[in-house]
Amino acid sequence: MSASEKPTDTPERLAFYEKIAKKSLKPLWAVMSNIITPEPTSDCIPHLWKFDEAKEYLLEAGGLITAKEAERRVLILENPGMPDSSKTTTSLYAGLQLVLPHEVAPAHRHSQSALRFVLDGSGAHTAVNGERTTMEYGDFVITPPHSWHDHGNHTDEPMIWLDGLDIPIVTAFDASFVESLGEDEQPINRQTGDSLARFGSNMLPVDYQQERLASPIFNYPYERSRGALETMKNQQEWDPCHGLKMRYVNPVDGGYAMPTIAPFLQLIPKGFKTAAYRSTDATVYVAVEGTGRTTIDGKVFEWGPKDIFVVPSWKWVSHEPDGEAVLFSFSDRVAQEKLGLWRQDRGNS
Ligand code: GTQ
Repeated sequence: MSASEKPTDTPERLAFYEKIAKKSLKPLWAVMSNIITPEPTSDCIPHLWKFDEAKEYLLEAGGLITAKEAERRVLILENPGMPDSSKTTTSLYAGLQLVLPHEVAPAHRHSQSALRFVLDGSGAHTAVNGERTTMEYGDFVITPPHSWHDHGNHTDEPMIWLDGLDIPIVTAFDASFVESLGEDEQPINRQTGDSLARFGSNMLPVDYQQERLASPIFNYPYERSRGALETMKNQQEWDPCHGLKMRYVNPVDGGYAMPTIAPFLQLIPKGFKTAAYRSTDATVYVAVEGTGRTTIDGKVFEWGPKDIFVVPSWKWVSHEPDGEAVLFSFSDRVAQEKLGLWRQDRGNS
């Protein structure tokens, strides 16, 4: 018998299983092949959400409930392979959040880490740890675990961003706590841009001691990240599987910007098709610039700016933009690496 085969259920065995089930006991050999699999198996399936369509529904939700009543007015990007799970991948959650003009999403804090990737509108803000940041297209913003955060929109246009949270990871550990501040907005005691100046200028405050696992940079502006890719692309050094792919880091320790979620930004040049690749970190992608198609497990998904798609663990993926394209993505790679679980397969590359 191989590791993936299950012993036959004889009548005597079944009777035994039933008898011991009453005592909360269960034979491993009857389930072993379901729980220790030769390679990853997942209910998570490849899927793409068209931004324009989701935006219409989000604006419709805006007429049904305020940000304040909802606390967070978000449409969860629920994986169709995992109905009623509030999951986008097995370990991560993603949603689209709308803050209408002159609304506030009240201050709270929770165990879960959050990232924002700004998709629509300009100039609304989020506040974390006494600092406010205004958000522009493509900005990557972090809310570390247990940090007070509230969102507001003092502009005249709706603002929509993608939320990425480690909700399923925190649930798996039964470690969820949430508190409300009791005020809509937290007190502001740092000027906008303070954390970026202090920690994102290739310097650190002398004697700075790491206080938490998440990066002390609060907003990684798209302008800077995109500008870096623009300079680097002239070198024409392409990874066959990724094009030009960078990870957002915590400048204090060089690790990923967040303790449980690994965020990335990549540029794929015109005329390039990435070589087939798979890894154990299921990944949520956002097309930031350009149009093209991604083949996931043999199925083709066409995307344009702001569309979001998900690649499950250990499924082959290949991107083929029409012209130059930029993709933002996030996965649980950082958590898997810490646990010694992460694996990749670069095919023939
Ligand atoms: O903005 O704090 O999509 O607490 C889900 C839970 C966003 C948030 C979500 C949240 C938030």
